[in-house]
Amino acid sequence: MGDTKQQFLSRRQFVKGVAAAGVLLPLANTLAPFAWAYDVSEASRVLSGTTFDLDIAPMKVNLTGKESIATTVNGLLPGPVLKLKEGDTVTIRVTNRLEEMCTIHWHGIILDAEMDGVPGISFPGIAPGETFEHKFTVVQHGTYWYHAHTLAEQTGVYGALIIEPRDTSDEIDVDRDYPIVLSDWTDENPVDVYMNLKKMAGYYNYRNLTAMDFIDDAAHLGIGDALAKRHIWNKTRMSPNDFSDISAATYTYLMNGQSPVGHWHGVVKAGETVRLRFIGAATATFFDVRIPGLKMRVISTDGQAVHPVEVDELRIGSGETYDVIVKIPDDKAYSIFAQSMDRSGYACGTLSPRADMQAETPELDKPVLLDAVDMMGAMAQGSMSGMGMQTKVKHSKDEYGAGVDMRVDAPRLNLDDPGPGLRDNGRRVLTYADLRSIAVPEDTRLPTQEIELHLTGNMERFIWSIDGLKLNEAKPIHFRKGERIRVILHNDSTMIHPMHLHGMWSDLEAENGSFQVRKHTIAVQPAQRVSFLVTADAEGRWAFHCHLLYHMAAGMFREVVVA
Ligand SMILES: [Cu+2]
Repeated sequence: MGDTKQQFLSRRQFVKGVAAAGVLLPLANTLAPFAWAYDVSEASRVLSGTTFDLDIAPMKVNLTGKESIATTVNGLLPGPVLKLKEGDTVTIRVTNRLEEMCTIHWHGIILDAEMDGVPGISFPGIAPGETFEHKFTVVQHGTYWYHAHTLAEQTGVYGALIIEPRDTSDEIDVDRDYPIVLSDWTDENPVDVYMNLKKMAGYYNYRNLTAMDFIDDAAHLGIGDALAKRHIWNKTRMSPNDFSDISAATYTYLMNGQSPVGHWHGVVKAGETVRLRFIGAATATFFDVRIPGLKMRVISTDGQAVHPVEVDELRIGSGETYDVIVKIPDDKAYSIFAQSMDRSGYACGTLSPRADMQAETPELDKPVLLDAVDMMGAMAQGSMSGMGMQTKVKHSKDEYGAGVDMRVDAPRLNLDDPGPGLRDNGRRVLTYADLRSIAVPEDTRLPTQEIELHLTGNMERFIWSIDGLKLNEAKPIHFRKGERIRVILHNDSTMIHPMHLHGMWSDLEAENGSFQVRKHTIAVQPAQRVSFLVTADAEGRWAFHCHLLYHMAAGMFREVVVA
């Protein structure tokens, strides 16, 4: 019963992103101003060298069957792929041709604080008509990206940043290499999206639990368990669907700027080895990515090489990147299928020898509910390991106000969980426990400063904060310069928050405290506690925030001062 209803909802939401645009596709193809989406030569999409000029400007687009205004970089959506070389000193001039302030932030790049592109922290932002010159020496390599550090990130200001290593001897030989930029598009103004969420947090979430679901649960679980399940939800004042804010009710999901109708295509041939650089450029969407029929060999995350691991599927959060290698066994069409975590829609494309060979798109998985571990952490885990046995967690006094509707007293520590909706789905799904950096941090000192932060919020009121305080209510966090610092993140909510520290690496620790993987964006699962080490070697003011744009805008953000 529940299934039928949910499938119906999925189809209805679908019409918006897929069918409606499908009807208009031939029209879109004949409109010259929109031709960029379908006919841009690879050359204009890739810029390389040491000097770059980027223009942010409004542009008419049609991604849904309806004309809308995007903000684009050099007239492209996503913006051009920037190819840099490790060791080079680069100059990137960004000109803002919008009517409001804008910026570009170089996500995951180690540089001076003034060059980082965060308005109000690095600099005042780029005023309309002005140009800001970013200059930095490239000290790393791998797959990164850039994006506006304003709401213009939602309307198109983002693109891939690929850095070639100085020493290429460790590079894997591939026949083809494609960035796969995954993003979410809405024809609505992002200010309206934010206001709608503030008015009613479930505005874009069609899947609130109903009496029918209860009857369904009762049929499967028995009345007692169904009631117990409901009791937990009522107690925490949450819907078990509450792990995604914004759905295909407004979003059309894009792969390299193409809707499922525009359908991105990459040429691959039998026998070839292909590198795909997945970039989580969405503002509010986690994507679950797979290529039916092919194994993905994950070789790096956030630009950092990892011991290769072969998976069927991976979840990518906003801000994260994953490089994978696929081997093409035959001249067939393979679908790159990236369903949104809430299963309301998807981005997709095809790998095949010719553009007219389009792969069949898999069906969306069934909508998922949160499990008890996502609300109660270790208390709900089979064994009372980790924090479950330790002293009760301390919450700051500000966590007891109306702005916080959930506190986890016994968080779970496990990194080997693929997360809600991916557990036991029959596929081999990547987890953080699989990610092990090849290089170990050069800084092997024990931490001399420990900072614990709780990721907090009130789902119904769309309040998002850290330790119960929004950015404008909180004092900056101080990292003592030159020290090794342990940051502990404790997620007191049912949402996954991809937490991004600017300017310095985040060395994620395993459950047993050993070094796990170097990242710049760490997705913290519901009711989970993670810790990472930072070497505070980058003097100045930096941003630390949730990379879900509307959580950041709501206040899940801290300034970090290294001094
Ligand atoms: Cu968040």
